[in-house]
Amino acid sequence: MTVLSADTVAIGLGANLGDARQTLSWAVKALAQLPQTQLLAVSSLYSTKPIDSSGPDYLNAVALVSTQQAPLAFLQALQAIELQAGRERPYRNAPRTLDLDIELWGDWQSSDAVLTVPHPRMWERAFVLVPLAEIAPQCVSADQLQVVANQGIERSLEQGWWQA
Ligand code: PH2
Ligand code: MG
Ligand code: MG
Repeated sequence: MTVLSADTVAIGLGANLGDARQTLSWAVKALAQLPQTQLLAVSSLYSTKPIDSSGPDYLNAVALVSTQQAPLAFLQALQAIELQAGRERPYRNAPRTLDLDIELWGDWQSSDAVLTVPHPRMWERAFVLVPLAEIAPQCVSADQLQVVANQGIERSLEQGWWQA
């Protein structure tokens, strides 16, 4: 179930090291300033328990942007923002200062090893589905939400949190 225009990208944002709220707020502003890209919506900020990961609780949100950039260029732009936020990759699913994941890109499906869309694990993760359902309810069914209903997730700040 996905109904996004072809140029609309749902981006999952996550952080559980450093000043996570500050980093995520900075990251949303960085997304808004990417070339050929418009920020459409940002979900509330959620506090979530680490899933297949360790360290402190995460803060997570989902943003919708529209972009005219090509997928691999856009992915590289997201990785550059992660690096600017001090992202290190010591091992898979390590705690991180900033993670920016492409979850959906219109209804495009790609099984490319570098960029798999939809994100292969998004349907197992409340920290993606709950914020996504808030700003793009047509993309997530009640059954899909039910699958992740047992995961710890709590709304921590209302929409607009990133502008403060
Ligand atoms: N990201 C992961 C693995 N586990 N858990 C939570 N709660 N939030 C995340 O953003 C997250 C995770 C891999 O990117
Ligand atoms: Mg991730
Ligand atoms: Mg990632």
